[in-house]
Amino acid sequence: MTRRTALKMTVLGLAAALVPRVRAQTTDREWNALGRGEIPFALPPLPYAPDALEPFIDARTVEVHHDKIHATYVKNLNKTIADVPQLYIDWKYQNITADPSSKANRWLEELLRNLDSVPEKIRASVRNNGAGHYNHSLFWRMLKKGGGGGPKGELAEVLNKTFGGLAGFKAALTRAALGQFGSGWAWLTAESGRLRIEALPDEDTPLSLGRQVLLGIDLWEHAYYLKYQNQRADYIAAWLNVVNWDYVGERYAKLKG
Ligand code: MN3
Repeated sequence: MTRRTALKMTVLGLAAALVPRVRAQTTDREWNALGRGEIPFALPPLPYAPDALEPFIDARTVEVHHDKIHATYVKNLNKTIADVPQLYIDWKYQNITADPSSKANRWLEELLRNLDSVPEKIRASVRNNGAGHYNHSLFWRMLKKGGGGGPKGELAEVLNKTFGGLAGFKAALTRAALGQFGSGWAWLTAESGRLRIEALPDEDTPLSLGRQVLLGIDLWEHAYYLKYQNQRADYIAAWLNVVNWDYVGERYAKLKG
């Protein structure tokens, strides 16, 4: 036997040993769905009608942003996971008691918090498509019809203390958002109880920097170009009128509790 043949047999042997192990832990239907990139992640439905954020964010922009752009992040993320199915299966069976509905999303948070431990082969895609899915899932819930104003209770207090009031907060967020060159997001985050505003490029999520996300504004042109063209400042000012401060307050209360 040549060395090359021996190597080939070893590789085939390893593959044969691996496949039954993976398959034994999952059903054929799930295995096939994973291979087709239909699971584990799903596009969450919009929590309101596409025109709910009018006139501040137009319906067409919301439709394209959710149904096409966010959907593509989910599709690509699932395709990425299909390249390393054992990673998902291992995680799933370690967490068999977890609530099935939120299982995949909690796994995504874990991956994004520990990007360095994600296999190198899929790291860039998880960083882009995974964070894209995570960020947008929050984004839709951070907005609502008849939103705007400011937070109440404890979050209002800490916002006052950190930014000198709601106007100070809005000015700081706007400054960060306008200062982000090209695509990215501006974020209100918390780390060890301290609030901060920061802008990050592309889909990079503050979760990967060890921070908790409270609020984020998508600064990609796809988020505003149809209505505001290149006028990012106008979009930011309008967007502040649809912020769902109740949801942001809940997120803050949860990380304090
Ligand atoms: Mn977007």
